[in-house]
Amino acid sequence: MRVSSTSKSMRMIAALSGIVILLSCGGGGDSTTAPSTNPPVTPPPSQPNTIMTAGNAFAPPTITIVAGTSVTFTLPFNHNAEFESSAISDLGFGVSAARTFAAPGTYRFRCEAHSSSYSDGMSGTVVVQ
Ligand SMILES: [Cu+2]
Repeated sequence: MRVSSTSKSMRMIAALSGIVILLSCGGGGDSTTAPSTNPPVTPPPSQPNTIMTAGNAFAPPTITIVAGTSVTFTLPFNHNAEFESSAISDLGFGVSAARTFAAPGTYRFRCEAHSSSYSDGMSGTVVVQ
């Protein structure tokens, strides 16, 4: 009885030290596998720039992007996107496509069926920085 009890304790200690060794090895391995001499030049965009619709509204109504990047519009049959600026070509009803915004600025757009101007009803804004 005593021998087996001691043996169990010894196994526990052995197992615990094994875990400690594994944990310390894991921590050291992470720092050595990431070379600091070769950082990424440009981080990838964290999320896709997409504007969809929710009822008779654009979702999200405003999006902020970096100049030179694009926004993908996903429009169902009953909505379109008409841009205030002639630099951006409009999207027809039911069209899903991307538009690239090369120059910084504020680009307002609206759905012709559900708004009367670029600032009311179903309207939206792309802020390009
Ligand atoms: Cu609409």
